[in-house]
This record gives sequence, structure tokens and C-alpha cells, in this order.
Amino acid sequence: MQQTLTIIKPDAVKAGNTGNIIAHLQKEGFTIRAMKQLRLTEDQAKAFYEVHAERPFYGELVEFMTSGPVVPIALERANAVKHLRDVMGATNSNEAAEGTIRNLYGTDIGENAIHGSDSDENAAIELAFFFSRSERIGAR
Ligand code: 3AN
Repeated sequence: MQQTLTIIKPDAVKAGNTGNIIAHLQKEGFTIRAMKQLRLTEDQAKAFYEVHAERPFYGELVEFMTSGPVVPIALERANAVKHLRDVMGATNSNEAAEGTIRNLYGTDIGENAIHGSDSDENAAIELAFFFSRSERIGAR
């Protein structure tokens, strides 16, 4: 079993799609190990997306991610990182495969409904950003 991090982004929370996305993930075999709703501060969003600091879209990304509440979730299943990336779809919602979460609930390349960790290493870093170890173990 492996854990990965998803974040239901402000566009999807605002649109009332939190429940639909959670149901979709559970149907895909993910178990929720920890979950919360919060509004990221500018400093928190900047820190989370630090790897993108030099990219032209960084400012826009930080502004979007702080525009409303988000729902980070620690998800567990076999092959969790890869499976979430498959179920999530391409970064640009308009290019995401039929039936993927970004295809169903995203709008474009910025407002794309959910985040998913892109490697085992980043999953560990990102899970630790939102949840303490005891919060994730306590959910078992
Ligand atoms: P992914 O989320 O598919 O792993 P990344 O890591 O390349 O994609 O990008 C991180 C986030 O930055 C994306 N989820 C998206 O919200 C935003 N982003 C990426 N490229 C652009 C872009 N060209 N314009 C605006 N936002 C972008």
C-alpha cells in the first residue's frame, strides 16, 4: 500500500464538486487516510509550489490556490501515485482524457479541479506539508 496527496482545488470546492470527486476517488479504490478543508495563505501556497517559482504562471497559480478553500486528502491504495495521476488526467483540463477528474470537473490548464503528487518522493513531501504522521496513522 502506498499513500499520495490530492488537493481538491478552489474551483472544484466552489462549484460544489468536493463530494463528487471524493466519491470518484473511492470508486477507484482509494481509501481516505486524512482529510481537511482550509484556505491556504499566500506564504503557504508559495511554499507548496516552490518548485514552480521561476515559471511564468507562478503568480497566477498562487493567486488561484489562495482564492478559496481547498481540500487536501491523504489517499491510500496499491500504486497510489501512478493511479491518481491516471485518474486525474492531463494538466490542461481541455486535453484530459474522457472520464478523468480534470475532464469532468476542470476548466482549463490553471483551474484544473485537483492536484496529485507526481512521484513517490514528492508524495512524501506533500503529505507531510498538510498532515502530521499521527494524523495519517490515526485514521486507520
Ligand atoms: P500537474 O498538476 O499536472 O502535475 P504541473 O506540476 O506542471 O502540473 O503544474 C502545477 C500546477 O500549475 C497545475 N496543476 C496548474 O494548476 C498550474 N499550471 C501549470 N501550467 C500552467 C500554465 N501554463 N498556466 C497556468 N497554470 C499552470
